[in-house]
Amino acid sequence: MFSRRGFLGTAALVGASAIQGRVQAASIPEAPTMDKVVMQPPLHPTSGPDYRPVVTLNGWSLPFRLNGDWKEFHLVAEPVVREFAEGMKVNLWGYNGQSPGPTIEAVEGDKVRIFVTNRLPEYTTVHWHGMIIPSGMDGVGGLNQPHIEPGKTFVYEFEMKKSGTFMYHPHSDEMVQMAMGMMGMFIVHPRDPSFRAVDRDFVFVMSTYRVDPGTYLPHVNEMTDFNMWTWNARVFPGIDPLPVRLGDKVRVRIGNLSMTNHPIHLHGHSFAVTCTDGGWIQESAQIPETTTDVPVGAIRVFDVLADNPGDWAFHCHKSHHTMNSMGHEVRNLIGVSRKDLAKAVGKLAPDGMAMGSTGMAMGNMEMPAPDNTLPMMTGTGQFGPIEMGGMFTVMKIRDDLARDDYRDPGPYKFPKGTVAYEVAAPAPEPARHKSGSPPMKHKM
Ligand SMILES: [Cu+2]
Repeated sequence: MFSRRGFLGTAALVGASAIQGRVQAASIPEAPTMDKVVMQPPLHPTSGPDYRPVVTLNGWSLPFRLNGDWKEFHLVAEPVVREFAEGMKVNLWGYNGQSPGPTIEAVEGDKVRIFVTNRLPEYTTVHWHGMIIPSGMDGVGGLNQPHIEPGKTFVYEFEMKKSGTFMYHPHSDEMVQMAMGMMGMFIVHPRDPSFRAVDRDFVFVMSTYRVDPGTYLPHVNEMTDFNMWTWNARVFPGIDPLPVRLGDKVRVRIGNLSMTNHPIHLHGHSFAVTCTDGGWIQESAQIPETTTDVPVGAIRVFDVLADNPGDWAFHCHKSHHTMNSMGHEVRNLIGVSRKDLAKAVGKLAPDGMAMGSTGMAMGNMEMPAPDNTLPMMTGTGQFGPIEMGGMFTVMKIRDDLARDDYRDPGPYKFPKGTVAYEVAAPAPEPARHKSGSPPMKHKM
């Protein structure tokens, strides 16, 4: 009598000539899921070649099992609920309980078998962005393979030809599935663990959403007017900080599956871009930077020596990308008389709020928010309001962190006399050139 497993095994043997691995593919490994939205500790390998694992901001790495000489993973495409920050949850599509999906880690030379089960209400595929693989494994539905219908499981099998930083996402119902959050990162570690070795290795992927206040579903047709600018589907202050030990060599790997570019900036240091989704950049071609633009559909990886202790802002430099839900129609009223303004607004909209006449600083302002959205500017530091949202977090460099400790060390204790301070004396009026008088001379 055939057991189910025995039957599948025999059936698989018949077609075993094409890919020898298919014999073993009959039993599907379990698919772990994640219910937490904080960075999980690095997942050190317990079998196969050794590597120094990455950590994923507000995410995790997918465990694997070894089956003969194949490393087996199981991704489940499914609807998920993702918290963008406290106070806002969004219905997305993702993998194994979260969006983005778990980071996949493998080693150069590994043979990898990835089972993909589709629990979405429509078909899907998985494309392995940047990886050098056989055409039939490339995951463009219709072009390289049939779409994976709901309820079905497909298997992808390929060898890790080169180390580097890659992504995965569907090439199926193109506009909808990525706009719903289907994406993840794929790290291939070098076979030689000493190649470009670092002490800490952070990973995240950027995506954007338009989720109107009071609603729970992204507008998948939106092309330009997004209101949620996310790193791993989180916005400040929901994005994990990057805790770093003073003197550590740090790598940050950034994927961009949003619909615009993001100039990513780190304070207090200069770094070098060392890798893209095309591969490692040779040292002679690296240039020092403090901001690197990450184009759409691309990856940039930078390495930095964390030799300057403190709390360092790390953010997208497009300032509207460090905001949450905002009204783009707000008029600029800087310099307008507050009294006249209040009168005018009061007539038009008795409960209305106008942008402040001295700027938009909202540190002291409280107003009721609609359900399920986030303030445009939020977050608090030890000196007061930070007034940002979106793509912003903090690299926290400390001399007292243990080697593998990724817990938030709290606010930086500034050494005495190292913080910008107020002076009591009134500032003198600057000398100005008066019209009609001869040009001012600089004292030499
Ligand atoms: Cu940006």
